[in-house]
Amino acid sequence: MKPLNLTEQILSEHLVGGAALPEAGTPITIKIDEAFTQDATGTMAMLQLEAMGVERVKTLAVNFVDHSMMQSGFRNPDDHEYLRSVSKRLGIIFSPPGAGICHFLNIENFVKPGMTGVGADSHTVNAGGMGAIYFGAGGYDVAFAMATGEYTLPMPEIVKVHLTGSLQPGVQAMDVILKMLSIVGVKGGKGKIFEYGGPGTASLSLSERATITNMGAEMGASTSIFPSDERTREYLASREREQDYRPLAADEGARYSDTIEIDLDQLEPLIALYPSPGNVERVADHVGTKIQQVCVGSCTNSSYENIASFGEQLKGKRVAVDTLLYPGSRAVAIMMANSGYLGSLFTSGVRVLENGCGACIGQGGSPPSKSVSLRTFNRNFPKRSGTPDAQVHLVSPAVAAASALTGEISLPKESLPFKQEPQVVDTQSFQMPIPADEAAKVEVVRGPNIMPLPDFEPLPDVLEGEVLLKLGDNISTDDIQPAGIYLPLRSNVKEYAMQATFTMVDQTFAERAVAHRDGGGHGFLIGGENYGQGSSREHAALCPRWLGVRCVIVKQFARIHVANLVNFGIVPLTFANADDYDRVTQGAHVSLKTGDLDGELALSVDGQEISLVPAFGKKDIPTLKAGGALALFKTTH
Ligand code: MIC
Ligand code: SF4
Repeated sequence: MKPLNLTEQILSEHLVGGAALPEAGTPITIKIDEAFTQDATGTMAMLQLEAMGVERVKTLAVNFVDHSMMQSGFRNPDDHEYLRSVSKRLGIIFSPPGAGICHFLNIENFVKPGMTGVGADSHTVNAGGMGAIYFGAGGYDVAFAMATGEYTLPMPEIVKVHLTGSLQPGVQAMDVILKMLSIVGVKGGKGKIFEYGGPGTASLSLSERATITNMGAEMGASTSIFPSDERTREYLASREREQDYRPLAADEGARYSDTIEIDLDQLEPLIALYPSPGNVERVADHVGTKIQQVCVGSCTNSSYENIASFGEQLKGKRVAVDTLLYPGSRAVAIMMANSGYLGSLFTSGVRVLENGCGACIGQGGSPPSKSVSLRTFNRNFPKRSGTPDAQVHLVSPAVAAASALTGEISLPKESLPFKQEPQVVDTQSFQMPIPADEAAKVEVVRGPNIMPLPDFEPLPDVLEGEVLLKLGDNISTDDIQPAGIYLPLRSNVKEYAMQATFTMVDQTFAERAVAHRDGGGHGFLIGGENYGQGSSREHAALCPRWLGVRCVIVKQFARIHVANLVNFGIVPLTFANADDYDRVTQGAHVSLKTGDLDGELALSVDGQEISLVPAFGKKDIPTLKAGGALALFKTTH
C-alpha cells in the first residue's frame, strides 16, 4: 500500500463516494464527525438550519456562547436564549456564556484524534493540535454539515512542517506560528494543510500545538494538524478522557507537496507588527518601544500554561500599564484559582476578565487613542480593537509579561518554571441533548432581536450596475463587516448591513448601495489580493447581498469568504489578467452576462471588455443561479 501522510489517512477514512483522494484542487466531500458554531455566527446558522426543515442534527453538534457577552441591552441575551432553546429543539449541545472560548472547550471536551469537524469560526483549525482535521466555514456550510453530516471542499495540498530541537527559555509556541507566518505570509497557506511532524513535535504539549494550529488561520491555510502521540494521550488522560486516545502519525515515506524546516532551538521571540499578523519581526529589534496596554488571552493563548507562564513572571511585581487577561475557559480560570496565580495576578494589578473572546473581538478592552497595545491574540487588523488609530502588535505571553512590567516592549529575561496544576473538568454547564420526542415539544424562544432571514431572488441573466467600491489588497472581513460594537446586530441583517457594512472604509457605502439597489442596479465590488481574509463570518457576504451587491471581482480571494459569497448568491470572479484591476474605477457603469457561468466571462466597462475567471467551482453554479445555497437546498431536499 502507498504510504499515506496523516491528513490523507484521516481524509480517506472520511471520504464520501470515492475510493481514492483526488488531485489537489478537485472538490471532495467528507463525512463530518462534529459541527459547531459560536454565538456571533450561530444565530444565523441556526436560522438557516431551521429554514432547511431539519428536525434533529446528524453530527455531534455544539452551539457555544463566547463572543458577544456584554449583555448591554436585550440583544445579546436574546441571541443566547434563542441559541439555548433552538439547541434543545434540534439535539445540539449548548455551551452557555462563561464556560469559555469555543476552541478551548472543544479541545478540552469534544475533539478526539482522527475526527473531522467544521465550525462557524475561522479558528476551528485549533483542533488540529489534537490530531484531528477541522475546518473553519461559513454558518450555512456548518448548518448544512449538521443537517447532512457532510462538507465539501477543494482537496488541499499537504505541506510538511518538519520540527527539530526544542523551544529555548523565553521562546513559546506563539513564536513558532509567528515564524511560520514570516515564511508563508498571510495568503501563502491558501489551499494547503500544514502537517507538523519531526522529532521537535514530541517536545510540544497539546496546548502549545493548539496555539500553532489555531493561528494557521492567519496564513489562509485550510487547516493544520499535529500527530496524536504520547503527549496527546497524557493530555486526554489528565482530562479523564484517556479512552478517546488513538495514536496517529504519517506513514514512513509519506509524500508531501513541499516541506518547511523549523529548528525550534534557533527560534527567538517574534512580534507581528500592526496592521497584519504577517508583519513579523524580531522582538529584539523593537525593545524599548513604549506601550500603553497589554492583553493576554484569545483562543490562541489562554491555556493554563499560557496564563501560568505569564503569572509566574509577574509574581510579586506590579504591572506598569493597563493589563487585561481573559482565561480561555472556566476550567482554566479554576486552575488559576487553585494554583494561586489568580490571587497573584490581582496583586500584580492585572484586570482579570471573563472567560471569552473579549477584547480580541472588540467587546471591550479598547486601547486609548494613538496608543500601542501588545496582545497575545491572533489578529491585529486595522480598527479591530475598536480604536481606529491605536496600533496592536501580537506577541507571546512571555513577551507580554516582560513588557507589562516595564511599560515598553521587552524581552523575557529569564524563563521561570510555572506551577503545574491538575486539569479541571468543567462539563456541568453544558446543556446536553434530550430525547427526540421531548425535543420536538420544545418551543424556540425568539426575542425581538431575532429577525427572520431575508429572501433573495435568483441570478438574472445580466448583471448591470455600478462599481460601488474599489478596494486594495488584503481586505479582511473586519473591513467588510466589522464586529466589535456591532456584534449584537448579528441576528438582524438589515440593521447590521445599514450600520456596519464597509463603514470602516466608506461611511456612505450602505446608503449609496441601497439607493442603487432600489433604483434597480446590481452592485459590484472590486478588490485586490487576498480579499476576505480573516474571519469566517458569513455576514461579510450576507450583508453586502442585502445591500444589493451581486458580484465581487478581485485579484485573489481567501478560501472561506469565497464559499460564503457563493452561499449568498454573490458571483465571485477574478481578473484573468491581474493588471486589468487598474482598468476599472469606482463609480464605473459595468455589465456582465451570467447566462453561462461555466468558463471565462467578460465584464463590459464603458464599451471595453475585461476577461474574468470564475473563483467558484462547477458544482457552485446551481447555487449561484438559485440566488443562494438556502434557496437551492429548499428546492432539492
Ligand atoms: C474572529 O476572530 O474574527 C471571529 C469573530 O471569531 C470570527 C467569527 C465571527 O466573525 O463571528 C472568525 O474568526 O471566524
Ligand atoms: Fe474569539 Fe478572538 Fe478566537 Fe475569534 S480569534 S474565536 S474572537 S478569541
